[in-house]
Amino acid sequence: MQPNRVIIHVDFDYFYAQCEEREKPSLKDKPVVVCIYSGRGEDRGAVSTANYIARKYGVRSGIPILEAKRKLKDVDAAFLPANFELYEKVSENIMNILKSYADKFEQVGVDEAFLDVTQRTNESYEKAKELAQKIQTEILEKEKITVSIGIGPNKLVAKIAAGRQKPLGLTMIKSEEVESFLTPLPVNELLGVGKKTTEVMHEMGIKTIGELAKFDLEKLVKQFGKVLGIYFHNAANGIDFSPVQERGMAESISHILTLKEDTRDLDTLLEVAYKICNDIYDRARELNLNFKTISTQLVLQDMSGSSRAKTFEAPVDSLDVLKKTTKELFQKLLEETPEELKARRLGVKISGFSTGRQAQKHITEFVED
Ligand code: DCP
Ligand code: CA
Ligand code: CA
Repeated sequence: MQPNRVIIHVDFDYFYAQCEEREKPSLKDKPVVVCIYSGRGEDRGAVSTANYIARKYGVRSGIPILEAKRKLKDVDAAFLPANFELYEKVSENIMNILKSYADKFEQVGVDEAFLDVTQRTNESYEKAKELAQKIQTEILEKEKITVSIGIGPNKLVAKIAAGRQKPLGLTMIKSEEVESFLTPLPVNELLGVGKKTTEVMHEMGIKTIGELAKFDLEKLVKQFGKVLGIYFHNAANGIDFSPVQERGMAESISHILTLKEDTRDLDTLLEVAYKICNDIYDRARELNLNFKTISTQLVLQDMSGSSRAKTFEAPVDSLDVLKKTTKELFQKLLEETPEELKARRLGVKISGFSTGRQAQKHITEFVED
C-alpha cells in the first residue's frame, strides 16, 4: 500500500535579484531589476526578474528592459546584468543543503526542488513543518537567501502551496484540506494552464480550480484532448501520483552507428555523423544540458579504434557548432589513420555538461498551452 506521502516543495524567493542583494546589501531598499541584454543595442533585452519593491511598480519577468525603465523612471532603481555564474553557484549550494533533508530529491530548474520526506517524518505533517523551518533557517544562515516552502500530500499541492506566501513563506496543506485549499484559486495556478488555456477555460465558464474540478470530464476531453483533459480534471481535484524523482545528470550522450559500406569518404561519413549529431543534440535539449566537449570516434576495418575530441572553454548549446566541430574532428581522424583501412563504424559524443540557464523556463514552456 502506498503511504500517505508528505511532499515538500521549495522555491527560492525572487531568486536572481536576491542573489544580487546578498552580494550588495545596499540594494535591499530599492527596486532591483536583473536584465538579460540581447546585445542588439543599449537597453535592448528582457527583464529576468525583479525584487518585490520593483514588482510594486509593475516590473515583471519577461517585460522589455525599456518598459521597466519607464515604470521606474522617477525612482532610484538598480538595473543589473544577469550574473548566471553567481546564481548557479548559490543554487548548487542550496540544493546540496536541501538534499540532506530528503528521502527522495528532485531539482526542478535553478530555483525549485521537491523533497519526499514521507519516511523521515513518519507521515507526520507536524514533523514536516519542523523540518521545513529547519531548512529555511539553515539556508538563511549559510547562504543568506530566503526560500518559500509548501507542504502537501503530492507534488501538485506542495508546489501551489509554496507559491501562496512569499518571501520566507511556509504553507501546509493536509490531505483533508486539499479541496478547500484549491477550490477558490484561479485555474492558472495549475501547472500547464498558461495564458491561452486560461482564456479558453474562461470562455467555457471555468474561472476557478473548483469550477474546473466539477466540470464535465467528457467536455474537457473534447476541448483539450484525452491526455490534457484528464490531466486538468485530476489536477483540479488535487490528484497527482507523480513520484519525486532524482534527475540524474548524464555524464555523456553518445551514439555510434555502423556504416552501410566501409568507406573513407568524408561526405559519406558526415552524412551519418550529422544524423547522430541531430539525435544527441535533441536529447541534450530535452534534458536542457549544454556541453563543453565534443568527441568523435572511428572504428576501422581491422577493428582498431581512434578518437579525437575538442573541448570548449564555455558551454556550447548550438547544433551548428556541434556539426562544424564534428566535421573538423573527422577530417583530422581521416588524416591520422592509415589510408588503406576504411572506416566501419563511427560515433559522436557530447559531455562536460552544465544545465542550460533557462532550465526552468523550458520545463514550463513544455507543459504550457
Ligand atoms: N527567470 C528568467 N526569466 C523568466 C522567468 C524566470 O530569467 N521569464 C529566472 C529569474 C528568476 C528565476 O528564473 O529569479 C526563478 O524564477 P521564478 O519564476 O521562481 O521567479 P523568482 O524566483 O524571481 O520570483 P518568485 O519570488 O516569485 O519565485
Ligand atoms: Ca522563485
Ligand atoms: Ca521558480
